[in-house]
Amino acid sequence: MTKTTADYRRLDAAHYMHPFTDGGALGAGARIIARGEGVYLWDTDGNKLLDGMSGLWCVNMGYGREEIVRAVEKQLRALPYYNSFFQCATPPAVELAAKLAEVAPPGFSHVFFTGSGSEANDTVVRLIRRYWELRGQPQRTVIISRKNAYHGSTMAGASLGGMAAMHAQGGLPIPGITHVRQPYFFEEGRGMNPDEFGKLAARAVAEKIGEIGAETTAAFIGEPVQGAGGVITPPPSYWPEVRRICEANDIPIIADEVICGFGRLGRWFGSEHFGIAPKLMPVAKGMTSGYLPMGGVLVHDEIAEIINEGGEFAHGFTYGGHPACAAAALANIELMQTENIIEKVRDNIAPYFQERWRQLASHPLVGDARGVGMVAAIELVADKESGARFNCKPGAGEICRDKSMQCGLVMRAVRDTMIAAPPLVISRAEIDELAAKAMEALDKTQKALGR
Ligand code: PXG
Repeated sequence: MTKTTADYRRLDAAHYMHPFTDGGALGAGARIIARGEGVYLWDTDGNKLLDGMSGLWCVNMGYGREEIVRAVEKQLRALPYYNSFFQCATPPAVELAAKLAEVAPPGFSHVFFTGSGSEANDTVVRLIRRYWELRGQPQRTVIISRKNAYHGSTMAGASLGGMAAMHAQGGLPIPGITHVRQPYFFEEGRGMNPDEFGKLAARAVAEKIGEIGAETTAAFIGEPVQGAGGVITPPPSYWPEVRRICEANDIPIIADEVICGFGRLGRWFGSEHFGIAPKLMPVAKGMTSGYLPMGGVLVHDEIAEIINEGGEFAHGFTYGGHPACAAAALANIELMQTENIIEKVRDNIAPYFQERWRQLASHPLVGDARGVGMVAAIELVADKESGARFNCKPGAGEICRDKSMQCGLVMRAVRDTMIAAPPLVISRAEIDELAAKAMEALDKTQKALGR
């Protein structure tokens, strides 16, 4: 007999420890999502939701793509698992490595596979330190990151990340990781022009290098657009200035492409949109559109050649390059190519999404509406003029997230910043629906806040 929602909730509450969740505050119980098609989800009560978050920033090609399902099924029948250790490989892992080299920017002809974005970021720490060792500069160990960055949940991932709440649990960050300010114009740039602020935020990287010494610095890591931190779109002056500073000090940039990669910003990689010129690119999420878990690090030839010639790199995961996951990624990327999704997003869907999203700025609760490509955010404020925040419990963001669900739209709340990152395959009509539901959620939030 099929289980009811109540059955699932009972079992869930009794046995399932959820990530980033206050176990004592699950209230009425978890929403159990049972089915997906295109940009829509259905829960076990039959409620239909427009998925404005692509699952968790990953289901880029939408739900129900038979091409991916069939490729995985075929691979599972032929060979469900074999590893890439001890001079072995599998056909889909090799084909995927070559396919990634085809779609990546010039110079990125190598990849190291992992099982997730967090593992990819642990891998970049080990890769970059190994690289400097092999170049005879083993004292170059420190990685400069940013406050409010998100790079995963493992010890290294959470340490690279700049989330104060994560650092507060378990004695993080681990040694050799330091953080500088983020380019969050709405919160930190008031009264300045964006260009001026972008340069100021970038200058923090130069100051940090001055403080710790370029000779001890291994790399700078950043998401092209900070995702989980609140869709922090950097002013146009920021990345060129960071790049100039890093290049002047021979410091490689690691662009964490876990969210921005695979079309999210209307290019294959977010680095291309901003002209970042990284040497390492951690990837995950959109690589398989979330159909199966997989991550990796795209490695620039300058680094790959030194690592490959340097003897054994003592690092690897059982599921790195998993053949079924690689088959999913290959089918996903081929689907992206046959549907010209990058061009469609860049020239048609993203401009329309951004146009409709920015109209939310007319709402009395919205202090800023911003975005790039298929990521966007609005800032909920008590006062549009000063940008003053609400100071209530539950917070305005939490209220808006719940109202949005009631309106049939999944939006993510980061503090009082509301976020959307819908599947890249969303249509114009579905974007209209998303915008209308977001506006309705804002109206309901305004009422709930007594405004
Ligand atoms: N880098 C970035 C930029 C990410 O967004 C990771 C690394 C880690 O990937 P894995 O596959 O290990 O989760 C992420 C993941 C949120 C949220 O609340 C975002 C992520 C994960 C969980 C929650 O927006 N991003």
